[in-house]
Amino acid sequence: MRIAVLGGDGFVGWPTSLHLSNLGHEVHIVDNLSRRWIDTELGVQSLTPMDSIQERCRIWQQETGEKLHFHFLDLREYDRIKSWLEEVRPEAIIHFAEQRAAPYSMKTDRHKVYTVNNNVSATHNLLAAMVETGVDAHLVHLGTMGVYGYSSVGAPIPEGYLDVEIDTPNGKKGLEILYPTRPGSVYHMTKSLDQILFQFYAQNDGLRITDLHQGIVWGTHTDQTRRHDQLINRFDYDGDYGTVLNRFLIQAAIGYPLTVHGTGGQTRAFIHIQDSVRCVELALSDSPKAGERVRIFNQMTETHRVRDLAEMIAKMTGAKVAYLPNPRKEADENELIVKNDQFLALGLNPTTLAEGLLSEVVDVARKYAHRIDRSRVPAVSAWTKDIAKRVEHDPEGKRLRSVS
Ligand code: NAD
Ligand code: USQ
Repeated sequence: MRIAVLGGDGFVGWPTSLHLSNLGHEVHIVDNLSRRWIDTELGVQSLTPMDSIQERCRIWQQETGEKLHFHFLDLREYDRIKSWLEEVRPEAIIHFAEQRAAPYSMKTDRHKVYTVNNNVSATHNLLAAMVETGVDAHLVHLGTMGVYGYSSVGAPIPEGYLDVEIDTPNGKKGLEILYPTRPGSVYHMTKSLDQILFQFYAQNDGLRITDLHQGIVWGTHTDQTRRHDQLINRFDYDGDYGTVLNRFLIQAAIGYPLTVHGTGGQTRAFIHIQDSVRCVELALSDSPKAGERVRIFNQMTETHRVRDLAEMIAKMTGAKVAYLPNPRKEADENELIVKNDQFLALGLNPTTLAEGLLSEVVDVARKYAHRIDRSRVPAVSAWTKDIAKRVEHDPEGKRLRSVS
């Protein structure tokens, strides 16, 4: 298949591109490299040394003989995206190309505006251009578990849709609705907006769309990125882009107390990067038909409470755990039960938090520890001005409330 991977230079997009190329697909990576520019803006770098995208593609071809086509394009530029679609006419499109960090989206008003403009324009431009060019590709979008919100409802979160009953003058009527969204950041809000765009274009124009509501991705290597040093994946550890489990693992590796926000009672859904790329492959194999509703999968394999993860890693590595004032506005404690039956039915065999894979990340972090700027480890982006006053931005240690 001819597959476009939008955002193919990113943390999940790069290993997905390699995975699909390895399966024999013709892969076209589209990226405006904005994530690399954001590293420059923030003054941070990936823990792992990443080559340019062109160099990464060259190494892949050298290793496998397979060509990865790179297109330097910004999805916000409608006319260019339309011409590109007309020219390449992909049979499937995987859409990763959005600003994906919640803390970055909450830094300042400018970051909020950038995140909404970038993410909503990228998704809408793509949909409008698909209709205009008549490119009948299966669109697979990477969404987030965070659209559901994190209040404890007690019932398992279904895969996208909810059956409800409403009272009408003629009695009760059954209705299927999108699960009500309750985003916890401007970033998560853009993913909620994406869902409405997809619903409209699937019903109005018969676009075939799958939306993957993904949990937090952890790990760094996949079978393909392990093949050559220069195919290494990016690894974010900083307070804006680093995600919780990967952050705890690098913190353990460099002797930095594990930064638990609040009580650590937040329960979240997780998936290993190897399973993430496999899920994209599975979703591609099961396209909806024109006129069908948007297909929604919960792309996660397990749930964990943040403090349990911290205690587990502390036990495994001897790291200390620091309970810090929470820079976010979120429930201190929540339960989370999630349905993921569709991927299991398609043959996903979940990778769980096996110690081998956890230590692999610690080993990667130790290898590249010299690249870590410890002052960029704390998460300092506050969700409101009031919270900002409570959360001081002291580097290492001074902000700690208690250390166990
Ligand atoms: P990433 O930031 O590493 O990659 C995103 C890529 O998209 C970057 O290379 C960036 O340059 C590119 N991009 C952004 N805006 C663009 C634009 N306007 N035009 C062209 N390219 C653009 O993010 P990631 O961690 O790989 O996440 C990929 C997707 O998966 C995101 O949409 C994210 O919301 C979703 N997701 C990620 C996680 C996670 O834990 N990383 C979890 C759930 C969902
Ligand atoms: N947290 C800590 N300590 C840290 C970092 C985070 O306790 O050092 C806590 C946060 O307060 C939060 C939880 O861990 O309660 C998760 O934070 P995160 O940064 O790991 O994840 P999140 O902001 O939700 O975003 C990440 C990705 C995003 C994706 C989302 C999936 O960046 O792209 O959509 O995970 S989900 O969380 O399921 O919505």
